[in-house]
Amino acid sequence: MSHINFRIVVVVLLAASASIARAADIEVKDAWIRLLPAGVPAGGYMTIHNGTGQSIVLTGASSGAYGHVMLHRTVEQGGISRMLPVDRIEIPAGSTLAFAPGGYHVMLTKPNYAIAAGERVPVTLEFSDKHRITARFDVRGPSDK
Ligand SMILES: [Cu+2]
Repeated sequence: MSHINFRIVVVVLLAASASIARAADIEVKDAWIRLLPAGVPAGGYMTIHNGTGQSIVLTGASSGAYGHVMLHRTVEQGGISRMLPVDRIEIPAGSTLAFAPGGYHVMLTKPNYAIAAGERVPVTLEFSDKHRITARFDVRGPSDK
């Protein structure tokens, strides 16, 4: 009986260490949120570096600070700038993807409290293999650089 338990513990430890190594290989940097006045949704920006040896796919995001979080992309269509929801963003091995104004962004709506410039807000990124990374986003006001 104790022998069986020991084997279960070893398997769990191996699974945990594989997932820790994986997390260290995916780097989220320069994460920030632009607040906008009058209930206009806030946009979240960052860079994600995929230092793993394989392609990763971002499939969603969530935050304890916002009730509704989506991945969006701003595109030009017929000279008009529009935002489209995105349900998967592939990041090839070794590459860096930028979320930036005018392109990919995290759309944050329904704040759970009065979020102010200068705060930091956690946003959890979800990947297709169920892997999750939580990053702290610096909150900037509408005209902050
Ligand atoms: Cu958007």
